[in-house]
Amino acid sequence: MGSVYSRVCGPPRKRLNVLMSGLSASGKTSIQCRLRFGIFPTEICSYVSAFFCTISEDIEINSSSLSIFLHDLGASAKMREQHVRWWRDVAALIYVVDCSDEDRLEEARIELHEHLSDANMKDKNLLVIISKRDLPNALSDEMLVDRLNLNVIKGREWKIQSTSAKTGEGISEVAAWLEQLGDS
Ligand SMILES: Nc1nc2c(ncn2[C@@H]2O[C@H](COP(=O)(O)OP(=O)(O)OP(=O)(O)O)[C@@H](O)[C@H]2O)c(=O)[nH]1
Ligand SMILES: [Mg+2]
Repeated sequence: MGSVYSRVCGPPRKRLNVLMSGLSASGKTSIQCRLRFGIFPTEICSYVSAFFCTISEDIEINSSSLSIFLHDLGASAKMREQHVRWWRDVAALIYVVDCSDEDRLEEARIELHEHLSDANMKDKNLLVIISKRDLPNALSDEMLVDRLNLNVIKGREWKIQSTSAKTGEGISEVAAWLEQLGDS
């Protein structure tokens, strides 16, 4: 029966939950928009999102063999607490850092390391997305590795990826990283 189903419908898709987190306005929703639709949200959307930050959103991204549910944790601390239970099913963590927001880097470092020390996040792969690379005051990757204390991360695979949701830089690399999760 299973083999007949497989012949007609192909093998069942693997489903993966990936948690996307980051400080408010770090660029999470814009990256998801780029990944999903290949566009940067318009100025009007950006203006609206400045008032109505994402609370929590599930987005499915299909590849040939995978359904990836990219869960945007949003910025509201209250909602984050309610979603801690959801973390149990997470295959990997994406943490988004705005490289033009030097004033909030320490806040981002603390939050990222808090996430990593959560029992549900043990051994889980990590992608640190450096967002808004197109902005002129962006810090270098080397400086960000240092300021976010990424070199102390042990016992899991991690990668840093510069992106710009505005220009599309680095977005295909994020998509490739998501796809290779299905192989691990
Ligand atoms: N220049 C530039 N601006 C960006 C980029 N990505 C996002 N922005 C802007 O940054 C602001 C916040 O982006 P969002 O994608 O809404 O950020 P978020 O992390 O989803 O925010 P919350 O939902 O509040 O947590 C918006 O004004 C975006 O237009 C980028 O790559 N380049
Ligand atoms: Mg958002």
